[in-house]
Amino acid sequence: MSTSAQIGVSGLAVMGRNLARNFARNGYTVALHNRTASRTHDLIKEFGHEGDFVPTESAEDFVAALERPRRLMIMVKAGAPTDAVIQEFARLLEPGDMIIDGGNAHFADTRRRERELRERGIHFVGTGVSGGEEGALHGPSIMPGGSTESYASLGPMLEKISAKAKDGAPCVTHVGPDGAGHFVKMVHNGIEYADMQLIGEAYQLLRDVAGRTPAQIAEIFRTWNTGRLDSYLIEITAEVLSHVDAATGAPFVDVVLDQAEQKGTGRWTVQIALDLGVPVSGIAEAVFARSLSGHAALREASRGLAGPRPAPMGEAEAAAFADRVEQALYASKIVSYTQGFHEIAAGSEEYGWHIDLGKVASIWRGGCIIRAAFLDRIRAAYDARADLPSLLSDKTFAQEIADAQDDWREVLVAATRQGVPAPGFAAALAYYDALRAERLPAALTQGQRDFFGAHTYRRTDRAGSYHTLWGGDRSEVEA
Ligand code: NBP
Repeated sequence: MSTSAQIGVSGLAVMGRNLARNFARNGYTVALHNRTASRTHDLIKEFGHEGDFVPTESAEDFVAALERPRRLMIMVKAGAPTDAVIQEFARLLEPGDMIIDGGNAHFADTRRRERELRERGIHFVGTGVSGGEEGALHGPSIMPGGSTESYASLGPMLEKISAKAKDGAPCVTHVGPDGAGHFVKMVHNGIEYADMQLIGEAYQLLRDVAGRTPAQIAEIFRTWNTGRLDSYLIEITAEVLSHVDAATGAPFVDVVLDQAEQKGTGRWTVQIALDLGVPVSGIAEAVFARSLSGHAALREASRGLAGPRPAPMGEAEAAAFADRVEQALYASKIVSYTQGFHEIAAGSEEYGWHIDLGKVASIWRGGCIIRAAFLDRIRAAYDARADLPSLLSDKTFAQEIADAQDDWREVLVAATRQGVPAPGFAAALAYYDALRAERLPAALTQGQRDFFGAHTYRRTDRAGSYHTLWGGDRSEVEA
């Protein structure tokens, strides 16, 4: 058995197979392993000519094929399969070796696994990988966590196989210790949910309020893609909208059942945000919108409820409205990213990860689903000021929102009047207005809490906590 492989990949379904090919195409010798050996054989049969592969059938042979310190990447289903595979390999490894988990693990699992393996002297690198199967093959955005030492050994290889941004920078960075990489990948996916929801709302408004056809909307998105909304998701939206169903001749989007599915990372982003106390209302609305769409029986039972039906506007008005929707979409997108980066900052603070937010924006510029020209500007904002309290504190973004807000509000007025749901746009605007409000009704909430539960409140005019004797003479006591 050769011990020459610089990296091994175990788990050769769509992602693992393409990552293994990507490593090989970049000149690395790659050991291959999969629970079901036929996948390994298939890869060799179809793509063996692409580079140096060492196919193996047992865990022992796989580990023996790797040069030391061993770099062993697992690309299996997240959850119990990942634990099973780690256990199988860890017993064969030696101190200094590393296991890289490129699956979509929950960061808390990654923290646990890292701790357990560290006690055995093994590096565990929980790594976010984004870009789907095409990205895995041609260059994904890669978000590795784990120790600095492991990145020193692994980083150059990841830099080679990663996507490159337009300025040539590799879309990978050492995000931070233990679960930092998977945490950032989770928030990336949450932002992806929000981006998709906002694009969906823009589509529905253009369709129902502006009366545009899917083909016309595709053209609008193509135009938007040449401006500040330039992004992979806007680009593919135009492709999906211009596609015509071969069987019926109808726009493809009209023959697809309108019930969105989800795999869970968006939901995790919201669950963790709740734990950290970070308002990610845009991401939450996106998760809820998918969930609502799937309640077919509830929707069926509710279709007859009273409310306006959209009445599409005339040509001239429609063109102006489309421009307004672009403003609303862009402003809402700024808010989604503001919320997502807030969650990363809060996670970094909670777990002591010291995540560089500018670098995170930088590695999302290529390879991943949310890649967008806009991310360059986020990077610039954090480069200019690493401790930026919020993206909305950046002068350029604040000015853009200031310029967009009249249209943003008008779009929501039109949506509300015509009964078109736009929860993402509305949540983003409510967040923006709440942040800039002089006073919030939270003061009343505190009063209510003190009334029914003696939870106390703080005052605007002096320090300390207070309670009003609501059931008595209503005098105030210091708590
Ligand atoms: P899947 O998530 O479908 O997992 C299939 C792989 O897991 C196969 O190699 C399978 O082996 C292996 N596996 C399972 Br299932 N249970 C196992 C066990 N108990 N022991 C050993 N191996 C086991 O593959 P994927 O879609 O390529 O994704 C791989 C990872 O990458 C996942 O964690 C996924 O969440 C993540 N990811 C996916 C994408 C994407 O676009 N698909 C993007 C980014 C990240 P078998 O062949 O023997 O059944």
